This record gives sequence, structure tokens and C-alpha cells, in this order.
Amino acid sequence: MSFRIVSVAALGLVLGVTACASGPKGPNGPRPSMSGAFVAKPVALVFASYDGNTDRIVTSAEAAAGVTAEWRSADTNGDGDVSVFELQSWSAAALGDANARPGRLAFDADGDGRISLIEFQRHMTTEFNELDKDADGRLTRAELVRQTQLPSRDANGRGERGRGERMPR
Ligand SMILES: [Ca+2]
Ligand SMILES: [Ca+2]
Ligand SMILES: [Ca+2]
Repeated sequence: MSFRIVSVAALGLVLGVTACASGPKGPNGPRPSMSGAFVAKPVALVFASYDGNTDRIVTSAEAAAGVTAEWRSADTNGDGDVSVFELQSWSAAALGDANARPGRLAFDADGDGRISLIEFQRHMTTEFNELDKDADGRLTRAELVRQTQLPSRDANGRGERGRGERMPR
């Protein structure tokens, strides 16, 4: 098992570009890629749990049902809103840490300190669409995990390349 959970911030920056730049189509690709660890955003784990028919693919319908049930379970006192306190408990249980992202700022669009069902659905839809790279309305496991690239090998601390591999013209 070489899975490692890392923060959303780290993922978003490092990965989007490299996935496009180096596809699996390389003609000489027998060498296994040792370039980095496989990682999953915490919210990807949540979506994976919505796979109702266990075919390892989460459809938008499964996600919609899962998100609604998720919000209901987060509203532990049943008052029709998820408070900041309730959200923290939910984050700790569902995302693995009370401070994991997405957090309150992402969910609470109107800033009233409560997460309505609509707000929860809207942001989770955004997360779904970000994960759904081919935009086919289904999340495959390949879309839920990513492989990181190691920083460059030179020991000079110049390891933060990888984002600007493609120079703008
Ligand atoms: Ca509540
Ligand atoms: Ca709100
Ligand atoms: Ca997809």
C-alpha cells in the first residue's frame, strides 16, 4: 500500500498539469514510473463511499444521493442546518480531520455560519466536477487518485518545477 493522503492545496497545484503533459501513451514506457506517491483528496474518499452498486464507479446520481444523505447525517441535531460545529464533526469523521478541506469557507457561500443543504450540494457538485476529468458524469478510481511527481533530483533545493513545464509562447 503506497497510498498517502495529502492536503488538497498541495494536490491542486502540483498535479493538474503533469497529468496532461505525460499521458500513458509513451512509446517506450515499459519502465514502471517511480516518480511519486499516489494520493487522494479527502473529498475523493467521501465520493468513493457513495458507490452504491459497488462497481467502483460513482455516477452523478449516486453522488447526488450520497451528498444529500451526507448532509442529513452531518445535521446531527436535525434543525435543518449544519452549523460550524456540526461541520467540524463531519469533517473529522468524513474527511479524516476537522480542518481538512473543503471546509466552512468553501461550503458556506452566504457566510451565515450555517451550511444549508443547497450550499452543501453546490459545493460538492463543484468538487465532483473537478474530479471528473473527462466530464462524463462518472468518477472512476483513476479519477479519484493521482500520482505525485517527485521534485527535481538536484540537491540545490530547486525542486519546485513541475508547474511550469510548458512555457507560454
Ligand atoms: Ca444542525
Ligand atoms: Ca450558509
Ligand atoms: Ca469521469
